[in-house]
Amino acid sequence: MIKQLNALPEVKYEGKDSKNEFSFKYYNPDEIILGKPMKDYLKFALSYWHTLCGDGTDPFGVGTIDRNYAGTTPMEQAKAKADLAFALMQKLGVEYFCFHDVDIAPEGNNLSELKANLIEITDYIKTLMDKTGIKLLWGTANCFSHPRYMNGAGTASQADVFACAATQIKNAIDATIKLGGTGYVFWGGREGYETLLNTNMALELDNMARLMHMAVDYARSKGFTGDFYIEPKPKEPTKHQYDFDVSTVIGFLRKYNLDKDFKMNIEANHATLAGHTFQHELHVARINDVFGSIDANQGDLLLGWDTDQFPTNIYDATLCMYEVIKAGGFTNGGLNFDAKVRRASYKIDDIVLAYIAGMDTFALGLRIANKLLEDGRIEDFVAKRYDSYTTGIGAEIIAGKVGFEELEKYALGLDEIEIQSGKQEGLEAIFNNVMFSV
Ligand code: XUL
Ligand code: CO
Repeated sequence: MIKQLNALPEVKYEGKDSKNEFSFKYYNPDEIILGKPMKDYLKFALSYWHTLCGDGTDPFGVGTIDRNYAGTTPMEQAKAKADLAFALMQKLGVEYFCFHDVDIAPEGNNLSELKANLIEITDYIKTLMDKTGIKLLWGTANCFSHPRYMNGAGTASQADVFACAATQIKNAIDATIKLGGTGYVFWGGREGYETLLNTNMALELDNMARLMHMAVDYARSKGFTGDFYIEPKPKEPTKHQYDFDVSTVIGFLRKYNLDKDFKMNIEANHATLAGHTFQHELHVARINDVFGSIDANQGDLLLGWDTDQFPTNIYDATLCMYEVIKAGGFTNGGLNFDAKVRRASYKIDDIVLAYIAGMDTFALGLRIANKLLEDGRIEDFVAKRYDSYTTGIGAEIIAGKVGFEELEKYALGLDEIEIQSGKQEGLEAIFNNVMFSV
């Protein structure tokens, strides 16, 4: 694969009229938008698992994507995989990456071998990072693929399994710190249940929180200053995942006093599986001060599972970037393409084109979101819609100066109220008008 990749041109910004498919039409990394270079607003990251490991296997057929990395030992192959990852990121100008422990290191026969392999491969990856300036966005541990995790990891019914998960997470945190990562993710792989007939939910949730406290205590004791993230998902692989959506996770974090250290890593396809829009999840996180990072992808409206497609929906990307701008941009987080090419897009060219499509979609989303804010009509409408709370009785409600007695007295003295229009269609038309005048 590396040969085919090397044969491709470096991907550069050529503007929207370019017909060169290996160019960016909207992503111009150093162009300043809202006071920052686009690349700092977008902070694109490559997902190691989909981009370097996924082979296109589905329940109906074997892999279609060539994952035969050069070398005779698993470690040599892991190094060749890292070479490809970094060559690809350089070709695309992607400055960050994200990994699970077992994406980068051979799993070996037991946890000791995994630990040793992780140390060796991170030494190697560190040299590639130093050479290229590419950075780690976040790391995580895969505590869901190995059969030992069939009943969960932190929420497993057996303490020995909990101990194995803690071990993997400890070593993945060490790897994250070693590579200068600014985040550590908990996606609750199999942290959920299939049936309450066999489940002690209260104990499982308490244990999940215990595991997270241990992770925070350990990482902070080793000097980690980045953010921890929970990545909500409502279902798949278990029928009911505990981290259902942002609101559910906020309740969990507050109950267990984890809200000082944890933020959200919000994935578009997980939001839609929860019956929300991507924007809803971002918005809930933002107004609760737990917006952290994003797994950028999209699902398919007609399919009820996590298809992890590369994001090409401009409307959703625009609303996402609208929220990101309003959140003040990313600090430790970024836009990680937790996305995979379709099974029939099996060539390295397809992976490059998929990243270009995703990056251009978010770059265009950023441009349009910026225009929407400059235009101001939607913002102004929302502000005016609530302006009755800035004076008179509204201001008194906000200030906590009135209760039921005072409000009853006030309401009984009212004449007929002229109720405002919500004006949804008009606002959608403004949105389209701005979107298509970019
Ligand atoms: C699974 C998923 C994961 C996490 C990292 O749906 O999104 O890849 O992002 O474990
Ligand atoms: Co994800």
